[in-house]
Parts: sequence; structure tokens; C-alpha cells
Amino acid sequence: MQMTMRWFGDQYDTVKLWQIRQVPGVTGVISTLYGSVPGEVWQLRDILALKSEIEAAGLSLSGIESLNVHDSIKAGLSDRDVYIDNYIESLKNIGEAGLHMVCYNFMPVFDWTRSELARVRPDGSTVFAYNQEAVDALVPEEMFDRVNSGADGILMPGWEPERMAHVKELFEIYRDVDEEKLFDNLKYFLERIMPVCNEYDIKMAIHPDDPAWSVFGLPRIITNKANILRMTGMVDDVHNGVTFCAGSYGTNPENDLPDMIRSLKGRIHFAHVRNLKFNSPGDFEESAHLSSDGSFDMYEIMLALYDIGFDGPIRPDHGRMIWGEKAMPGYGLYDRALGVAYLNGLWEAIQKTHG
Ligand SMILES: [Mn+2]
Repeated sequence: MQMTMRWFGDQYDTVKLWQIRQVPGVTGVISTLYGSVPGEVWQLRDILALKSEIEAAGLSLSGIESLNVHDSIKAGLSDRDVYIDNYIESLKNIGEAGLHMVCYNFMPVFDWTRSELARVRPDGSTVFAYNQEAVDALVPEEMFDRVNSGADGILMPGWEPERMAHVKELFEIYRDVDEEKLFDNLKYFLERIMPVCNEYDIKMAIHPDDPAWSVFGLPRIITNKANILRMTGMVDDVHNGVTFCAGSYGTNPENDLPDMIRSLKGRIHFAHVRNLKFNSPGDFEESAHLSSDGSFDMYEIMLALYDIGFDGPIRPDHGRMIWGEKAMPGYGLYDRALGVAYLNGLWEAIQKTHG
């Protein structure tokens, strides 16, 4: 595995590359052209500029998270081919830049959903939390407001205000899209992009839906073992793979995370590893990475990744806000660095006892 951290670019991220460089064991970052909007072609010069900036700091650009998919593609609208052509063009440029892993998601309208961005825990740290009743009481517009007002004016990925302006329109285009249609639209998209992925050896890594069930009545498909195996099977190419995000699949306690990892051998191209703590059914918070702080057995998760010979980029996921840090919620330096140290410790122990 290659240990990385997510970085949003100098313009947007409170964390600097030189700080990431000082986290032991981190050799790369995962980034994106953060100012771009879904549907737009990524220019080679912009990708190369991002890459050189990262390399100048002594790190590598280990992959892209995310290259977002336009809603016309997800909803299967008549203009989807235009946006798929643009996506292919972006992939070509990503390939030309020498990059080989692209994370994306296929969630209609919303990216990840939380009801709180700063729930205070007993130790005074603040974390993302999800409460089903609180979400059920909201209309989608309020969800956007809530995310954006809780982020101290920092732009949250996936929750950009320009999307909010179109939220009613977005819901409208998914009116006739059920899970089956969404699977069909994903298959159509994957079949069209696989040739360029093969040509440049770009491993596509779909991010699961978070939480792993339908929100606001919208269909969601990347939620469990059966669906993800259906997805990898329907376009049976190694470049059609997954981002194994423990925190997202783990929102559903019925998902057996180590078992899912083992069933995806050869198809996991990127891993997000973090812990969640369930307080009651329908209420969870993003605890520290440590097993004893949450509900997952992090050792078993790392062991499963080791067992399948996982050798792609891995990153800690959302961190708690601790030690007075002011940063994008979930993406401060301190707790994610603690996460890195812990995951590296687990990995070293596993290597020494299983090697
Ligand atoms: Mn994730």
C-alpha cells in the first residue's frame, strides 16, 4: 500500500504540503482540480501544474479524488454522451500526465450526507455525525444550508453552493430513475470509458454512497456487497474497480467490511480507512481511527487489505477536529496524521506477523 492524505490544493486547503510531508510514512497526496465543475474537460496543463506543485514538495500525486460525473450521465439524459466525451477527454489528459487512479462516485444529487459537521464528543473534539431523524426532518435545500453554514465559509467538496441553486431541477431529472435505471446508466458510462482506461492503465475506483442507503427518496446503488459485486461483474475489467471506504460501507452495520474487502480482491484500487461509532440505530458519529474508540475492528480491516495483496493508495479518512485546529471540517491535519500513524502501526505489525 502507499500511504497518502487527501489535499485540496493550495488555494482551498488549510493544510500545507510541507506539513503533509512531515507525517511519517506519507509519500503521496490524493487531489483534484478543485475549481472544476462536473462535465468540464480537465486540461493537461492544469493537471501537470498540480502534479509539479506536489512533486516540488517531495510528494507524489498518487491519484485523483474526484473526477466528478455529471448528473446527465447519472440520470441517463439525452445529452449524456456530450458529458461522457468530456469525461473521456479528461481521463486521456490524466493518463497523459502519468496518473493511474481515479476515484469517482455515482450518487444522485448529493455527495456524502451528515446531519452535523461538529458534534462535540466527551473529550471536547468535534466530529461529523449522522442522525436519521434529523435528516428526515429536513428538506434538501436545508441540507445544503446546514452543510455550508457549518463549514465556516470553507467550501465543502460535493456541497458547492452552485449546485444548491439547481437542487429542484436536479431532483426533477431523477424522478423516473430507480435503482435498476441507475445501474444501467452506470454500465453505459463504464462501457464507454473502459477503452481509454485500458489505453492509459487508469484504474477507476467508485466511491460508495454515504450513507449506504437512499436519502431524500433518491436511488443509491453502491451500498453493499451484492451491489458492488454486481457492479464489478457487469463490466468485467480490472480498470472497473472500487474505492473501499470503510466509513461509508460501515454506515450500514450489516455490511461485513473484512468480508467485502476479501470478495473484492484485485478490484480495490484505493482505500479510505476510518472508524465510526454507533450510538443507536440511525445515529452514528465519526470517532477517532482507533478500534476501541468506535464500532469497527480496524485490525481486521487492515488484515483483509493485506490478505488480498492490496498495493494501491490508502488514506486515513475524515478526522476529528482537535487541539484547536481551524480547518475544513473532517480534513484537519492533526487527527488525520494520528490516523496515518495508527494505520501504519497496524500494517507494520501485520507484515511482521504474517510476512
Ligand atoms: Mn470515503
